[in-house]
Amino acid sequence: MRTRAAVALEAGKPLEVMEVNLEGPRAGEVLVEIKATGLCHTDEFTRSGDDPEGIFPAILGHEGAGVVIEVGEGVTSLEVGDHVIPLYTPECRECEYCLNPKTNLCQAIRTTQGAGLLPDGSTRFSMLDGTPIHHYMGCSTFANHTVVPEIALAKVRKDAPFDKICYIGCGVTTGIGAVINTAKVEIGSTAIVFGLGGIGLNVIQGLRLAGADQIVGVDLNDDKEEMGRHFGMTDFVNPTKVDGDIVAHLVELTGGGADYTFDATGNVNVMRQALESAHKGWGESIIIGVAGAGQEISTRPFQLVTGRSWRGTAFGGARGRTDVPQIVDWYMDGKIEIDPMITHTMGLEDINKGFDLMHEGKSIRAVVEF
Ligand code: NAD
Ligand code: AHE
Ligand code: ZN
Repeated sequence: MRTRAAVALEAGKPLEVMEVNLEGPRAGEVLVEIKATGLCHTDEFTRSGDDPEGIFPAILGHEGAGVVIEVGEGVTSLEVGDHVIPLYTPECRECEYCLNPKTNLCQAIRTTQGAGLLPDGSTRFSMLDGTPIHHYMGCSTFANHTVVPEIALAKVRKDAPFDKICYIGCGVTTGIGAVINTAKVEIGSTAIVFGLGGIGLNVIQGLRLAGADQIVGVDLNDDKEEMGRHFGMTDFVNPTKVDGDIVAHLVELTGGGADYTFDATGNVNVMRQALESAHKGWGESIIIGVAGAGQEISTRPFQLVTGRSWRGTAFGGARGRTDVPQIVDWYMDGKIEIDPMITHTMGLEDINKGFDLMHEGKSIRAVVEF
């Protein structure tokens, strides 16, 4: 079949919206009509050329929701008409990783996924001249139709709106999951969140759910304060307006450092500030942000010797086929909010404007509706 997609032809270039060929699903695969997709900073990270795993041409996008159109041979858990959210962290329920309760990082298809291929080593997308187009994070949601392995699809209830629940495919789950699954924040904790974008605001809403007492938000952009407070932030700090050292300021504000700190910027210098503003003796710092090729984190080992822990999280530690349907229920039951964070919606033809809004700091999430 043919479908419409925004294709990343080369690193650093705007996406190009065009008709592409899409082959039907093979064994273990599912054809999904994407109804809506969010634009995450990780898509921009790859588009820009910063991602060491970036491959071009590719169809980016990993925060989608849609409907099953066709299932390949052997698919048993999904049928035509099911509503689904594609998962960049699949859940095969069989691999060594899925069987270990300490991780959500299913490795069943990680190698081919990282190479922009489906598990049999080929692509389903191609240009009209036959040139193969790579998949991205196993999802490629910047296309009206995509083919995804069965183990990388969460089946969700049919009454949930696609233009909101697409965000559960990454930002919502990553932010809330970092608090609940990774940090396991206790009631009454203190926390600092660096970066109040599409991920950081969900960390804040996760901290409120977990019952944190003090939730400090840090961002260079003062416009993020209002939304942060809406989701439960108790204190806002703009580092450019702090006299002296930002870490010393945050340590003082939290009475000796925070129990938990989170980086949601992807900036390695900020990651260091996050670690060093965690409390001596027990503070845990969770890296969520993704840093470009060649970037490294550093600190004095003394920071760890004196009891701080440095950790990381992917997809908020969530096991997607199990946890994503439950997060959709939380949204539908009013336990979590999504709507105010979706600040812009647009058609596929305007997808590059969505990335402009991200760069200008004007959007939290832009969502493309098909
Ligand atoms: P975003 O662009 O919406 O938000 C980033 C925020 O950080 C913005 O508000 C920006 O003003 C702020 N910021 C930038 N530099 C800063 C600095 N020096 N100090 C304080 N604030 C600063 O991006 P997003 O979609 O929220 O993604 C955030 C990061 O998380 C990205 O690196 C993204 O790739 C990563 N991410 C990781 C996972 C994961 O599973 N680990 C999942 C999704 C996104
Ligand atoms: N390709 C990058 C790594 C990017 C990365 O860390 N991705 C996160 C999800 S970000 C979602 O917005 C992730 O899931 N990581 C685990 C994994 O297996 O990729 C690089 O640096 O090579
Ligand atoms: Zn993402």
